[in-house]
Amino acid sequence: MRYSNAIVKRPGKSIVEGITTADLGSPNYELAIIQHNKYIEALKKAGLDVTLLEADEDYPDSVFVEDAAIVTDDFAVITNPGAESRKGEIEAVEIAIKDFYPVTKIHRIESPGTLDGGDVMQVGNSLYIGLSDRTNRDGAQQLSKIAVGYGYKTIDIEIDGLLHLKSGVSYIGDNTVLMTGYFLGEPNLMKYNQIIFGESEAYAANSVRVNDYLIIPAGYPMAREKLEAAGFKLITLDVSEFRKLDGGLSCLSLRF
Ligand code: CIR
Repeated sequence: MRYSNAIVKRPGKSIVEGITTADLGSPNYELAIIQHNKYIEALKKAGLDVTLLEADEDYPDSVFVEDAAIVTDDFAVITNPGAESRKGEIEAVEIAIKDFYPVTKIHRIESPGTLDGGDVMQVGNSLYIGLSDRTNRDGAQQLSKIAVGYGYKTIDIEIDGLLHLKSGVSYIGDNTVLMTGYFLGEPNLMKYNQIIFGESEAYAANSVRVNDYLIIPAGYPMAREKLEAAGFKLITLDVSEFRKLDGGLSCLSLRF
């Protein structure tokens, strides 16, 4: 999980119109900008060069760049986001990705296939793909075909009642996953050391390992304690305004 680069995108004022099921109220734009700046600082502290894309008011959810692409050491895939209002987000992300990958290694998910990056969890050359309301079987099969061409394998995990696969599970290196109770007993995740968060701290299961650091959301003391005890070097960030739109730490960047 050594990364050199990240792509992030500024939230726009239209963030208040983003898709949400959270029932936590509307995000505050000014606070979202402050939290986003701190997120960028954390990525830099972890050693990444950060490419910052300008806000696009036409796409209220476009700060969640993770959903628009899959980026690995060997190839990139521009997705076809499952939510209609998010499909156009891919254009700006594709332009940014072209600076890092040769065109021959940039692939696409095409309709009727849909896929959100939040549904793809990479562990080495395995890609776990969540089949969700956003990612359909056709999209997962397209990704699988591309990945297999580079010697990767894919494993589908059906999910129901979670926005994305990574809303409930994150691979954090050292053969370890953070999980919510939702994934207890999931056969495909049995081979990992599992750090499980209860319902009240489920949001912390979406944390990101970036080089020597594990970035976790503020406000989850039990999760923090467990991770500290496990020896992780933590950066804690308040991402309350993104949580209001069902977004977490991983959603805010593409890391590669
Ligand atoms: C959405 O519903 O699409 C956004 N409001 C949140 C996307 C979060 N992205 C992610 O988990 N990868």
